[in-house]
Amino acid sequence: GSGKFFIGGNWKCNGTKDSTTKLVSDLNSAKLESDVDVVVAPPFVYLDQVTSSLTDRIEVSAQNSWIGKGGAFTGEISVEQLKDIGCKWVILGHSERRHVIGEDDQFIGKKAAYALNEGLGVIACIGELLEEREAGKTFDVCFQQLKAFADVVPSWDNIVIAYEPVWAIGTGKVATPQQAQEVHVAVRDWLKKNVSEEVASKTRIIYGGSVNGSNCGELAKEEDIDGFLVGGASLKGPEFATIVNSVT
Ligand code: G2H
Repeated sequence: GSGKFFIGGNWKCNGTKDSTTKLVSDLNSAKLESDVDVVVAPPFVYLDQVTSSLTDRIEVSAQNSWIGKGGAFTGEISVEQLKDIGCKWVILGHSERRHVIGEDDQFIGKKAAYALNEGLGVIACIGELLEEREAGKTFDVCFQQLKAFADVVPSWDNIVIAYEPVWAIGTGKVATPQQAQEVHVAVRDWLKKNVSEEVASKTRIIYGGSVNGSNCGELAKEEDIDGFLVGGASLKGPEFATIVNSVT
């Protein structure tokens, strides 16, 4: 693995004020292993509430950000606004934004470059569709998405790569530890050849897609799996804490 484990909770478009208050209070009272970076990504409307009520032990991420400075961009949220409320990270390139909303590599790259230049950390997501995997294109797709980030980012210091095979997202169909490890090794190798040996060895590559309290232990044993991006199972405080505590 590459340094500290990184566990992200992607709350997606879920929750109410009440359920968010409950989740924050469960996280605040959970006992979390000290040598794991823990980040949660609430929906925008609850971001300020979470940032001001959540323990400093856990950092907060946005689920999206605008490509540049704020202004006349109806419905968008700027990096400056995120920083203003104490948000430290942003998730970019998530498959739901690529495949449901229609964001392309270039647009995602712009967002990543802007966020990094302004000092936010980026959780950069990549991953193949089922038909791409079945056509033997998993590595091609991941490398192309990776290249779109590599072409524009100012540095890799503040990037965590999340490999999320689309067929495993929210489906309950988790990748096997071997399937995930195989892609993580390929990603690291791509970084080595196309960025640098240092970036390849230092960058954390986390896995996402139906991770839960029962399957995380086996996945975490793989050499190149440096953590997880957790969706559904991050909405339950105790289960999320179990995941954080099962990686070390
Ligand atoms: C993948 C993951 C979190 P889930 O999207 O990013 O979600 O764990 O629900 O598959």
